Amino acid sequence: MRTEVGIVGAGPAGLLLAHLLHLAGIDTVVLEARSRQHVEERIRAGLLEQGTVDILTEAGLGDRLHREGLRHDGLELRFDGTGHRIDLHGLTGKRVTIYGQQEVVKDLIAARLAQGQPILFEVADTAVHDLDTTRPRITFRHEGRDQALDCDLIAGCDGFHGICRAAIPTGLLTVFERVYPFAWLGILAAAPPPSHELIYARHERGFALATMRSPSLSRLYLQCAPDEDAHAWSDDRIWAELHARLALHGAASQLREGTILQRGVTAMRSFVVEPMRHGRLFLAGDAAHIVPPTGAKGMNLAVADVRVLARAIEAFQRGRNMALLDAWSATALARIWKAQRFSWWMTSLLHRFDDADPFEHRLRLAELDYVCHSRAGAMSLAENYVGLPLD
Ligand code: RFL
Ligand code: PHB
Repeated sequence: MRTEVGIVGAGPAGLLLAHLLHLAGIDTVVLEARSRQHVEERIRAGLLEQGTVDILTEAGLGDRLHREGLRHDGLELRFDGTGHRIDLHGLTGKRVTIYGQQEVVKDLIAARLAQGQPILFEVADTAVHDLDTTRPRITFRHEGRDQALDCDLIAGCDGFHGICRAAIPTGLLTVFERVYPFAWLGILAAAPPPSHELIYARHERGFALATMRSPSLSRLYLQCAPDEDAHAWSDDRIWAELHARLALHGAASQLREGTILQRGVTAMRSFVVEPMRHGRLFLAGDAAHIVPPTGAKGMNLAVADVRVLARAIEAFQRGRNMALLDAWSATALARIWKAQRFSWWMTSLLHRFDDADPFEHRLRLAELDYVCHSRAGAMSLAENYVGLPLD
């Protein structure tokens, strides 16, 4: 087989890259290790920056997103039993949208199939070869047959645990990493969310986040130990902990309980590799960087990466001009590091650190107070949260 761009991974990064390249008239083949059902049902991110919504809309993927997405003008920071609203729209003129990552993935897969473009699910033994030549190659097994795909370029969009980053010889990449001493226990519950906007709560028992997937489906997260077993928690314990951390002085927490439909534990990590490229292999999305979910940046960064990559690939395929591809890693990393900083900052501000001394504790409270009561402080949070400008 032969294609212009071989894409490993059918998450948001790989699928959107394939879509944008198709719009530019460039052939791609998408290879995915898991089944279609698995990638369409995997519950992950939920919050889209305005720029992400704009990119999806311009690419013709906005119909269901605009019908079903929940547009939010603000968020609440809750600490010391009091809620403080950050007016995202008033401060920045922009909004964020709640629309599950798996819905974005479903829309992208539907578009790909409607275009009649190749996407192979359940491929095994994927490997990338000859990366520093002009004819890189992907080998894999599909429906019991060994196959090879010759490419002009390969996009490694195979997530944090994929094979593409690992195929780059050691010593060529610099890794920047921070692992946090906690994780998130997340649940999906058949219950209306406690508020129509997101609530980020700092509490001495640990962080909690109340978000949603629809007006009748809550997505709730609790800071927990990094090695927590989600199934060791009874439903009652989860609800009691959420009530305690979302409690308000002199008012009910507004938290409504319901059947827990799904649960899981998410590790918290900051991770970047530089450069995001080796020869003709380009790493995009979680394959190259991970942020802790507190700033809701992971999927948005994946989208921003491939938007820039698609333009660089287009310039290359049209004019055999390598300049944009050569600049791509540095261009993408400038945005990635700002999102890393913001995600690290939101995480530090809102979580309980067992080793924090009383001085650090007071500094965090002062910072929260500043963010909630200074226009400059609130603006800094708001402009990062809604997403920094794309160009
Ligand atoms: P993905 O989605 O991991 O997709 C990679 C795909 O590659 C496939 N794959 C392979 N395919 C072929 N051969 C191989 N050898 C392969 N190895 C792997 C995988 O099966 C998979 O389908 O990476 P991508 O596309 O870079 O997208 C990144 C996002 O998924 C991720 O950043 C976000 O989910 C992070 N995230 C959030 N991001 C946001 O922007 N807003 C949020 O609100 C948000 N909340 C979250 C999150 C992530 C979470 N978890 C579970 C990690 C909340 C949570 C709880
Ligand atoms: C989500 O809706 O799953 C979500 C929203 C905001 C975050 C993290 C997760 O910061």
